[in-house]
Amino acid sequence: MELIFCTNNEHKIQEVAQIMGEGFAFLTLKQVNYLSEIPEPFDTLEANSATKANTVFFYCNKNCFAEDTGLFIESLNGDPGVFSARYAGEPASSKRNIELVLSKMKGVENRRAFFKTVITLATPQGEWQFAGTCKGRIALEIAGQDGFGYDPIFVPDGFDRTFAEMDAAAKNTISHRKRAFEQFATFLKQY
Ligand code: ITT
Repeated sequence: MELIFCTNNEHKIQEVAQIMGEGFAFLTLKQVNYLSEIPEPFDTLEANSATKANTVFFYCNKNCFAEDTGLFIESLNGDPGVFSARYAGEPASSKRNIELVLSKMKGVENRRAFFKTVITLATPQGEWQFAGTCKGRIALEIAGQDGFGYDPIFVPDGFDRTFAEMDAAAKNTISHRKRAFEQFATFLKQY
């Protein structure tokens, strides 16, 4: 089954390739010559994920999947949430996003947070969604070099190091993305 992964984020491509393993292949947007920015205008991961998948589906009429991910911080009323990519404004910058989170969390005791990923599969037969979450807390300061986005300040439950201090294989065993793509893989096997 030929599937297009509707993302411009190279880190996601690498993680999903590792999570799904060798039996699973997908085309990237570059490979299908889709070079525009995909709009993400809505205020839920579900709606943005569906928009990304459907935008590309209508462009090339092939099976597509997209994922939208956000970091939800309890004491910031769920921010940055769906606005995770551009929390500190344009142009999107993980460094500035992290700095903004840490400055808003200065002196804040409740550091509970979770990542959530919502995948949408769009096909001529219909549309399906799969979600995965990973709970944890926001670190007091940046730590680690691996991963991407907010990984240097997110400590998953059961660990005392950030995602960015873990190697890719360790993150990909417990992450929000892993949990969502596990369900996606199960569905594809039956589909
Ligand atoms: P696409 O829409 O092209 O897929 P994007 O980078 O815009 O790529 P999102 O809209 O899902 O992706 O934005 C979510 C942001 O949240 C992303 O830019 C990262 O900064 C961050 N993020 C997503 N997954 C993450 C992860 O596993 N670890 C840390 N930060 C992550």
